[in-house]
Amino acid sequence: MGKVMIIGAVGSGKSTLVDALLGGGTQVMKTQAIQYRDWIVDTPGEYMENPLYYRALMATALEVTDVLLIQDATRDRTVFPPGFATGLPKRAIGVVTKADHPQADTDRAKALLRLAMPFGPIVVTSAVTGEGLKELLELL
Ligand SMILES: Nc1nc2c(ncn2[C@@H]2O[C@H](COP(=O)(O)OP(=O)(O)O)[C@@H](O)[C@H]2O)c(=O)[nH]1
Ligand SMILES: [Mg+2]
Repeated sequence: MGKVMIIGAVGSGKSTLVDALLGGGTQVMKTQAIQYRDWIVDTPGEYMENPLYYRALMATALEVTDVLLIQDATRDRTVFPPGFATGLPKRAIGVVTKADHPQADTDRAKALLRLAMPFGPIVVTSAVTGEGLKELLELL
């Protein structure tokens, strides 16, 4: 398994997903800086929401094998600019989070991710039910 970087909006479920992928049990706190947790690099949502940080994200992407683009299934917009994944120096994997949520629309989330990553795998997940986690781990 390679190293993985996780990017996405504030509150999209990045740190919760990291915790679930690493087996759970740790307290998820607000991510203030790029954080190395075992084989996963968690990033603050502010880094994806402010283009001033793109250089930092791109530099960190050089250290990993895969970049996970996180899209919250409950949100009707995306923070990723069109085609963002094609500018990444590594393989992009789309991850839809919060599939369990009553307001989740996973088809909308997948369509939003496709604007940022025209090709490549997209996995629908929930940290609450565990949906998609095994499938995601097998991709990594
Ligand atoms: N229903 C549901 N809520 C989730 C899920 N993953 C995260 N959340 C909630 O979304 C909020 C933001 O999660 P967090 O991991 O801190 O987001 P981050 O800012 O992207 O790191 C928290 O209240 C989480 O409990 C999920 O799979 N299902
Ligand atoms: Mg976080």
